[in-house]
Amino acid sequence: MTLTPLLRSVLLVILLGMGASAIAEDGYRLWLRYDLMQDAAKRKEYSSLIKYFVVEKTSPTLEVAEKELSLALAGLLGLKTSSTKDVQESGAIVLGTSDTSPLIKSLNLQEKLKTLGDEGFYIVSTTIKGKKCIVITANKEVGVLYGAFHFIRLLQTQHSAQNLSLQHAPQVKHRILNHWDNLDRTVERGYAGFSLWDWHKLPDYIDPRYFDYARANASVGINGSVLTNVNSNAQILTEPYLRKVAAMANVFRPYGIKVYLTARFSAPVEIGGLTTADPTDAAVREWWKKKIDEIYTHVPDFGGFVVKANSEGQPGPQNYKRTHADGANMLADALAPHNGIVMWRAFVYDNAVPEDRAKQAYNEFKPLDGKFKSNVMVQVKNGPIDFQPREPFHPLFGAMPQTPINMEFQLTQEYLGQATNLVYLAPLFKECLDSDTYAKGKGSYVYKVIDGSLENHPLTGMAGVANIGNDRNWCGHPFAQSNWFSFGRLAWDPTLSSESIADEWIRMTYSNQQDVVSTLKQVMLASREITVRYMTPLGLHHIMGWDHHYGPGPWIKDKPRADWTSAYYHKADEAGIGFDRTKRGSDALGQYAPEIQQKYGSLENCPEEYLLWFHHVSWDRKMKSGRTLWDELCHLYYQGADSVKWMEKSWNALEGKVDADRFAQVKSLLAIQYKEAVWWRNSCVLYFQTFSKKEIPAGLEMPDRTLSYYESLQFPFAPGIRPKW
Ligand code: GCV
Repeated sequence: MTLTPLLRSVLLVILLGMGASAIAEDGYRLWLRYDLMQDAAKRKEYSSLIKYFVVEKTSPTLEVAEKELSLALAGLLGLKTSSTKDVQESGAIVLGTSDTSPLIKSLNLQEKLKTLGDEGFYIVSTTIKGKKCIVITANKEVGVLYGAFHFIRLLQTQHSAQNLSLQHAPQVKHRILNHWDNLDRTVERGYAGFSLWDWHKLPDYIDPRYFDYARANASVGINGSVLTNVNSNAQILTEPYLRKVAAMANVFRPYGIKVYLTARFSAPVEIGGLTTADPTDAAVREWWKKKIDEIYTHVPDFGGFVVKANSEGQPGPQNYKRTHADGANMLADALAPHNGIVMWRAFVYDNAVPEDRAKQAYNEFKPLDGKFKSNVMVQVKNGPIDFQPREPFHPLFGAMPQTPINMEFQLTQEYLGQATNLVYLAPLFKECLDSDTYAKGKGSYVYKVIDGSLENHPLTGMAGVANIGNDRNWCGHPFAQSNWFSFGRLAWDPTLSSESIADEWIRMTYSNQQDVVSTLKQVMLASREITVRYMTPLGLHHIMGWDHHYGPGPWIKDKPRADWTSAYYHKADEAGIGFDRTKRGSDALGQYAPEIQQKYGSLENCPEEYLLWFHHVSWDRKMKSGRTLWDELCHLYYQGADSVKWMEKSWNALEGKVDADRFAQVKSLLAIQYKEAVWWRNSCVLYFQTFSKKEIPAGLEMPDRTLSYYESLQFPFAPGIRPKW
């Protein structure tokens, strides 16, 4: 058995018979913490139901399922379980499929399993040979693994394990982390250290952490990992690197995780010796075909490619006057015989195009609907600009009925306080997933586009730009782990609520104590809205610091690319503020369904949280609160910062109820978050005041620094961008 650091720390607790407080709580164990359950009655209840395992025929995936269950039961219940090949007494957990287990086959569960597909599972309390047992079964072994993790989650969250009859299957087929990891181990927009992938030592050295990464992903149903940055390097497609990729794929395979890579469109020129990368050129097509065949000799279950083309300086088919469909289809043709897929990103915009950036992806891709091969998904960010604290949903959702569209969310907090701000992102994800596109009438929610049900697409996907690095706690901020967790849970089932996901995560990561659960849940659920208020209230967007995107920068203007400045987006002037995207302005609103155009197009009906996204509004306009726009803007900035104080107070009240290590770490980070919230507030209010020429409303504390002080701040070594050494 491979003893990863995570497994070792679990074992240490068990062997020494100690509580978790005896070892450093550095967050390494994520939500897979298997400390002895403090509630003795619960422990007794579970222990009476579970005594040993029955695994008749094993396999790499069933082996990891059994290993995980043994660890969890040893840790949570103090049980020393053994594995047998038959049911002898009550208390067995029987693991397997009809193919691996004659005992399970004899239960004739076909009816229950028939709608569960390759990855769903069924957990049932039953009797075999007259003995009570719990069966965890599925059509395929990976389903059994997911069932095992689900069962562990039931125990960790202290649900009943009596009379079980649970069927779950993922609603989305490809549930994939996208790592923006470079081969030199820097991570674009990474705030948790360097890349986990130790390319230099691969394939001979397998960092034990890869196993823990796979366990964490499998525990929430993530079944794919794109190892490399979308701003890609063709070297990854060379033979030495493919051998490294194969070594990682071998680690991930038992956990149901496929590896994917990013394809640099100019690779045939850069590493193939060709003079063109034109997708219609026969030599180029042949080069990709051979390259892809070669990849499959290394990784027989390789998942496919993610491609960023003709965006932010990346090469693409348009360099040769071809379309995105031409480029995607060339790769799709070569991947198809191996069942590989292409996830072609719609994140395209060009400063040279004289059109609102928010409109450009739609303009480019909508006409291509129906032109993509069946193994292509178009990968669309949740909003039309770029992972801002709040954006309306992307107009491409619902606009390309003949094309599978996969969602791209960003877990790494590029625009949401990076690794110093506690921001629970599930409410942001849900806001988008639950938006109604009206594409086929009322109820055409974004999640129905993503799970394929709106247009009956069998190919479906959700991608999360990973927030993982080699920091000991994986994600930088202890609460950022909840965003990795939430992504997996929502990719599995986009209809889960933010609240239920937070509930699970808190119980698994911190405590089942009711006051801890309810306090943390309130803080987490409020955190995203609070962040919007102190960063970009009322629909403001893209007003962050230049390049590194750390902190406020509403004053950014006059840079080589207008579409990377703040002035382009807020359009503040003496008359008012906001981007007019109605018919009078850029008419980006025209890309949405008539129902949305009607609602958002009028100043009266536009929800205030999107007001300045769609309208340029006078400083004196009366808001719903009765305040003028200027006063409202100031109040929201102040409320946002004040609410971080509330978050701090709420956390501080948990002293002694959560472990001292993580308590101290989060306490310090919340203090930083407050400072940063005040920094955002003061910078934005002072800067916008130069246009509104109005006083900060009475009763609000005056900023203690000048605007020029805030403008002068520089952060040459901020994380997340390539170091300049
Ligand atoms: C990987 C934004 C980020 C870039 C990122 C890009 C993308 O522009 O700032 O770092 O590049 O999105 O999603 O491709």
